[in-house]
Formats: sequence, C-alpha cells, structure tokens
Amino acid sequence: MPLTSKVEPLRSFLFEQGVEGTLRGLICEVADACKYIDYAIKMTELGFAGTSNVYGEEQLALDVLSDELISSRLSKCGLVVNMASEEQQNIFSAFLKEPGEYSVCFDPLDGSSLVDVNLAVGTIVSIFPGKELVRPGREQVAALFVLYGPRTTMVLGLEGRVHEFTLNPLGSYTLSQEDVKMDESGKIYSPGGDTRKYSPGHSAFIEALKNDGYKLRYSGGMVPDVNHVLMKGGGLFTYPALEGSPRGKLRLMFEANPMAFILEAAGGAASDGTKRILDVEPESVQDRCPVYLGSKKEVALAENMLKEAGSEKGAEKT
Ligand code: FDP
Repeated sequence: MPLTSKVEPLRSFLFEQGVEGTLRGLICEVADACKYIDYAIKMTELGFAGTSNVYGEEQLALDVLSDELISSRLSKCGLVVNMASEEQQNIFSAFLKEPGEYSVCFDPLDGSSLVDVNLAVGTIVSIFPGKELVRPGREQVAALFVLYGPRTTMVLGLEGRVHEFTLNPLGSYTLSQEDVKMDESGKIYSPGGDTRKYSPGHSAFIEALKNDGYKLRYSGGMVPDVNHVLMKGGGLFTYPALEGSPRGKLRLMFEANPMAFILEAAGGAASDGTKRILDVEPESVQDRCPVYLGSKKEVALAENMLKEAGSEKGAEKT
C-alpha cells in the first residue's frame, strides 16, 4: 500500500467513528496482541506442545503461545472483566484494580491444523458488555477476526458495519476497506465436514448449489474461508450437523457467534439450519453449533431445504 497522508490508522478511525473509549482501547489491545501472533506464526518452530485442549485436540506450541499472548495482554489491560479461550477449560477473570467493562471470548489460533502446510489461519474474538459471557450472540457489542495470510488483515464488525484493516510493515493496522457489504447472493460455496455424514437435507442443499454453478472454495480454515465469502460479496460457508455430531464441530461462542455478528453486520445472514445463530441460547462456553454463514439467499435456501427434508422424514415415519 503506498504511503499517503490519507492513511487511516485503526485507533484514529475508531475515534472518528465515535467508538466509546474503553471499547476502542480493547479493540486496539486485541489488535496489538495479534501482531505478536502474526510474528510467532512466521518465526516460531512448529510442533506439538504435548498437551490437549478441552475438546481433546492436540495443541500446537503455537496454539499455547497464541493463547498466552492474548490472555496475558487482556488480563492486564484494565478493560476486561472475564475471558474464555477455546484453548482453556474455564472462564477466567482479568487482574483488575478497577471494574472492567467488557468480557471477551476468543479462539487464539483457529485452523491450526493448517499451520504445518503453510495455509492461512486466524484469530477470532467476540466482545460482550459487562461480566456475563454465556449469553446469546446478539448481545455482542463487537466481533473481529484477524487473518494471517499473505497479508495480515483484521475484519471488525461494530455498530452494524464491517471494516477491514491491513497490518503494515510499520506494525500499524490501517483502514483498507470501509463498510464491507455482501450482496443478496453469491457464486462460491465452502462446505466443511465428512460428506458421508451429511443429512439428506444438507446433501440435497449442497447438490443444489453445485447444480446452480457455485464454485467450490474450501481451504479447511474457518477464518480464510469465511473471509473469502465476505470479501467476494456473497456465497456460503457451512459446517453442518453430522451423523453422530448433531451440533456439528464448530464452537458457538468462539467461532459461530462472532462470525455471525460480522456477516449480519455486512448484510449477510447466519443460521444454525433452523434459526439465527445470534439467537441460540448457550448452555456453556463449550457448546457447538451447526453453521450456515453467507449471503441471505443461500442461507434461506439451506433453512428451507433442511426443513423440507425434515418434514419428509417425519411424513415417512407416520
Ligand atoms: P481446525 O480444526 O484446523 O482448528 O474449528 C476449527 C477448524 O479448523 C475450522 O477452522 C475449520 O473450518 C474446521 O475446523 C475444519 O474442519 P474439517 O477438517 O473437519 O473440515
């Protein structure tokens, strides 16, 4: 990006938009922590940490480091009350001298199975007001993801709008796209999960997209795959309910909610197959959720086809 006096750094953009000071500070703290994750991805040796997370998945040294980079920074920034990380078992509190104003859920390194093959990975963050974390996603005040790809970008959903910032070689995030918007429909699809375990309704839906000429775009990392759909202005990312995993694979609080918040703010839609993801009532931070994220037409088609297949199944039984 050429250097001009028009460069808009993240902090001053948020200031100009009138974003409240504590929230502005918190977004900048997260963005700063992610600079170190960016550096760690490029410079740290690969390999396992010898530990597993709460879901029984083997942790990379990078998973553990990324988790520490965000949690230690947010613990000491004085702006946060409670936190939950996909890499940790329990909700934990920040060190506070004065009451903090926000609580944060984060997935420090999403898609880490792609690190060894040098594909893009990301960090996903969800911000709630106050101290409660286990609450529906519609109560988020902001959500963001950082994509560590050929460029490192941060996509921020806030006050019904979505903006993209790019990390420059000087270590600043500068505005690269204001008001990212999605169209009513798109032409790409990104389908996760073992196809042998798809429900009949989901299989029929994926076939319908294929037959309609949608192009397959799936890297296996939720952050780059959702970013692809968002930045192309439409299409669909899905990780559905599967046989044996009726709530799918992805985590409601760490992955589905923040992505749903961002996509809706860009004019897209986000469903668990039956209803809006942001209206799902969580029981615990570890809940999972089937996801259909994308432009409105594809998400509505998924809901309709799943419903139809469900009622046909019901009719067969009677
Ligand atoms: P990963 O296991 O590599 O961390 O939820 C994590 C995630 O990746 C998502 O980023 C990705 O969309 C999905 O899992 C990929 O799962 P599959 O390998 O089953 O497609």
